[in-house]
Amino acid sequence: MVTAVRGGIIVTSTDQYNADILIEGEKIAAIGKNLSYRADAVIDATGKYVFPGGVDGHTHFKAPFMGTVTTGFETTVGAIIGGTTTVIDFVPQSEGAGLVDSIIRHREESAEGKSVVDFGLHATVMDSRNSIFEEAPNLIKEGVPTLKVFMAYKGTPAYSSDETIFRLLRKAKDIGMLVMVHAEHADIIEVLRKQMMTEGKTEPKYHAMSRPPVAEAEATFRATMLAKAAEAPIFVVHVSCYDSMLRLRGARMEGISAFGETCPHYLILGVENLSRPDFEGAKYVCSPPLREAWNQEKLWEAVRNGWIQVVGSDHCGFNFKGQKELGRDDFTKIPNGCPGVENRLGLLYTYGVMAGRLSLGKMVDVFATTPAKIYGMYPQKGGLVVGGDADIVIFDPDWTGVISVKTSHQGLDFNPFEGLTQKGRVEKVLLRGTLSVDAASFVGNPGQGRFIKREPYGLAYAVSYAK
Ligand code: DUC
Ligand code: ZN
Ligand code: ZN
Repeated sequence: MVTAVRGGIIVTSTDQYNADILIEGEKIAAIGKNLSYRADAVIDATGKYVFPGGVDGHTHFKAPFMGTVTTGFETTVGAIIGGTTTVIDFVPQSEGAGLVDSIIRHREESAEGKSVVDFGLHATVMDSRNSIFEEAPNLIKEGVPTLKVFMAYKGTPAYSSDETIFRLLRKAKDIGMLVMVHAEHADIIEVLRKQMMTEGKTEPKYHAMSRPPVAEAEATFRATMLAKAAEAPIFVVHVSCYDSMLRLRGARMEGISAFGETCPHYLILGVENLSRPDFEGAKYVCSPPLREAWNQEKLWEAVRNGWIQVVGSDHCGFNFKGQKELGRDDFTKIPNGCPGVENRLGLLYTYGVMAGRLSLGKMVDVFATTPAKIYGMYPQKGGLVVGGDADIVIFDPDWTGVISVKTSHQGLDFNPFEGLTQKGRVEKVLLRGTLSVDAASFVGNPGQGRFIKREPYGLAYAVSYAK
C-alpha cells in the first residue's frame, strides 16, 4: 500500500516547509516537493499542519493505585484522537514479582490486543529487593531501558531509599538505562499529612498543603546529587513548580545529565481547583499537586528554553464516581492522578503556540521528538524521517471548540480541562501508515497498537560527565 500526504505544512522540531510525504507500507519512504509517485491513496493536507505522531512517555493504564485501578489500554482511543501515536506506560512491579515478570505480564495481559497506539513500557520499582539490581540488564533485553523510582510514599512498597536509588543509578550507567524519579521528600509529606488529619483538615485542598514545593525541590536536588555521585543521567518526572525546576536547571548548569518532564495540568491548572465545592476538588488531586498559578509561566519559560525537555500527560484514568470519591472524608484516600492523554497536543497548541509561549517547532519537540530521543525510540518514532514509522498527525489550525467530557474519548466521567477553549484540533492520524483517525473520529482497528522495544543509551547519555 502506497499513501501520499499531499500539500501540507510539515512541522518538525527543527523545520517548517511545504512538502508531500510518501508512505510505503508502514514507513515513510520519501519527503519532498513534486515527488512523482503512483499512490493507492492520497490524503489532501492543504492548509493543514503535518506533525509527527506524539510520544507520551507518561501514562498509567490498568494501574493499581490506592485501592483502586485506572482504566485500561482501550482508552488509548483518546490518545490517538488527540494526536498521540505512542505511549510509554509505567508498569508497577507486582507484589513479590520481579521487574521483568511484571513487564511481561502487563504487556501480555493489559496492553497487547487492547492498545490502539504503539506502546513501550517503563519498569517501576515497588519492591526494592536486591534482585532489582540483577534484573536491570534483563529489562534492557526486553526493550525496557527506563525505570522509575519513588522518593515519596514512605511506608508503602513504592518507596525507594537514597541507597537504593544510588545503587540503581550506578548499575544503570553501566548498561545505558535511564533512571526516572518521582521527586518529593517523603518525610516532610508524612509529617504534614498526619498533622492535617489530626487537625481535622480532610478536604482535597489539604492534599496540596501537605506536599509543599520545598518537598519537591529538595528531592529534585537530592536526586540530581545522587546522579552526580553515580556519574549517571537522571530524569525527573512531573516537575510541577518553579522551585523544583530551578534545581533541575541548576544541575544542568553544573554539567549533570539531568532531564525533566512537566505536564499540561501543571502548565495550565492552579491549586485553587482543589477548593472547588461539592468535593469536585478531588478531580484535581495529583502528586506532586497543582501549584499556585504564578508557577505556570515559569514552567512555560522552562519548556521554551529547554530547561524542561518533555511534556507528558501523566494520564491516570480515574473516574470521579466510585474512585475519586473514595477520599470524601479523607484526602489521603483520594486516588492521586489526573487524566489527560487526549488533550496534550490541543493544550500545547492553544496555551503554548497560540498564546505566544512556544514556537511550533518547540511544541513538536516536547510533544514527540525529544521524548522519543530520551526514551530510546528515535528515529523510529517522534519525527518525520525517511525510514521511520509513518506516524503522522494532520492538524487543522482553524478549528475552535471547548474541551468537555461530553466530547472526550478517555472513557471517564470527568475531564480536568472541562470548559477550556481549544484552538486547532487533530483531523487525521496515521499509525504506521494506517489511517486511524479521520474527521476527528477513530477509524482504526481495535488492538492495532504494537509493543516497541526501545534501545538503551538514549539522549540523556549524550551528556558526558566532566571529570
Ligand atoms: N506519580 C505519578 O507519576 N503518577 C500518578 C501518581 C504519582 O505519584
Ligand atoms: Zn510520580
Ligand atoms: Zn505518573
